[in-house]
Amino acid sequence: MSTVTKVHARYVYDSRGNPTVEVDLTTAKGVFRAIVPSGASTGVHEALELRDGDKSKWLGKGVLKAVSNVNNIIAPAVVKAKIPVTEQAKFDEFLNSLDGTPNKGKLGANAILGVSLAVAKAAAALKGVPLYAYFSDLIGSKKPYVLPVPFMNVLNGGTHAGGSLAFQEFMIAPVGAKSFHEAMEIGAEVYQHLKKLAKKEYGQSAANVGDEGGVAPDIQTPEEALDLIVEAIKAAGHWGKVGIAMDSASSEFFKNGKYDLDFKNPKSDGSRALTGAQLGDLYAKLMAKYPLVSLEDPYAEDDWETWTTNFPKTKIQIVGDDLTVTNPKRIAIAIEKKACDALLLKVNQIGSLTESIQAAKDAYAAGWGVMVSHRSGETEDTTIADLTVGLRTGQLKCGAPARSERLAKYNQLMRIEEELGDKAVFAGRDFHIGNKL
Ligand code: 2PG
Ligand code: MG
Repeated sequence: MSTVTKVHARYVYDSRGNPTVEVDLTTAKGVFRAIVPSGASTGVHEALELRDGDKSKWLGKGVLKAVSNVNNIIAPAVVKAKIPVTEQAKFDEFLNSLDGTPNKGKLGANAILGVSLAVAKAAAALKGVPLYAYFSDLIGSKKPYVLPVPFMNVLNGGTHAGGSLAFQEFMIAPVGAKSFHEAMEIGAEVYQHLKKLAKKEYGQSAANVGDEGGVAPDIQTPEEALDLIVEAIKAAGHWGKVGIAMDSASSEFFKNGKYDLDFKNPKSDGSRALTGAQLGDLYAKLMAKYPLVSLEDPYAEDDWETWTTNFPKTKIQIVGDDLTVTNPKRIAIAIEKKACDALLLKVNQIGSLTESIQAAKDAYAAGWGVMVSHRSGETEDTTIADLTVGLRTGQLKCGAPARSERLAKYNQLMRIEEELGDKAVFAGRDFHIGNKL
């Protein structure tokens, strides 16, 4: 009853129109489905996302090999192994052993993750509990449940949008809300004002949205982006309740030891390139002027020196994404070097649920915060909404309050908050220590 009778993968499309892996896993309880997301600004240390590379189909982005690896290698092995779905760690270990490489380079992290997440959904159904409750059991977290502050990426730049802005994400975090519902309301209102203001100040096309649903005006500097967001927060009447967060995704513009803020301009002459120290000064200026509460990937994934020099001087949350790639080995180095104090948790960076949970545990043990994250290429799968509640992270980012692949997660969190009622608290200004609430 608790074992897998069938596994079937197929390809479907993600929010950027690229193929991705979907897995249907069958037990006596029913069919359980997971769909795998995909990044654009991927870190070089991430587990391998297997793409076909055949340029004549989907510009090389097909996932037929990953799908075939599930159907022809993983499926028969899993059905034969008869591991109970409630043994997530054993299951994931078994999947890793079928792959046999340190970065899931043989079968693909996209093949393995789809199965790993579907197993968890099957286990929750077997136990008759909501998925977030099952995740809570897996990590052994205390109660009450914690609803996260939504970090909504309302202004998109970097590789997620057209325009010249180098920094990838500008997020609003309604930390002063009393509940997740109120946080969404504040976020949605600020977002509508932001769209209006962007159009007014930068022309009609400025309200076009980027990959994660944020507006994408053609602006040059982070100050312009932050000024616009401040104006929108004030226009919505929520000043004081909303923190701002940034993800620079700076690995994307680290070239020859410098950070080129003009990297999207094919004719860049390098005159806007900054050293790590100069970029650190720019952040210090922004932190002094704006209500910033969190800064992700301020420096490139292997520029450890700049991370470790600047982290002790910062008072806000510093998040590792490309730096740590949800990988317990990279996280251990970052902890040891004191490079940052929060983990961005993306399940497809490491490629299994068990390793993702281990990453969160390691981060918590070091006193770090944990922010669960979507990818810029997303789907209707809502697993990460349940994951953030189960792990009590207190914070998650999954885009603007626009585009259904983003709202799917936020809407799931609305349902969870409604269901839990007073069995849950909202992280609010304590988002960084969600697990300690
Ligand atoms: C990031 C993510 C998600 P991508 O850098 O944090 O916002 O982008 O999925 O493209 O890596
Ligand atoms: Mg990032």
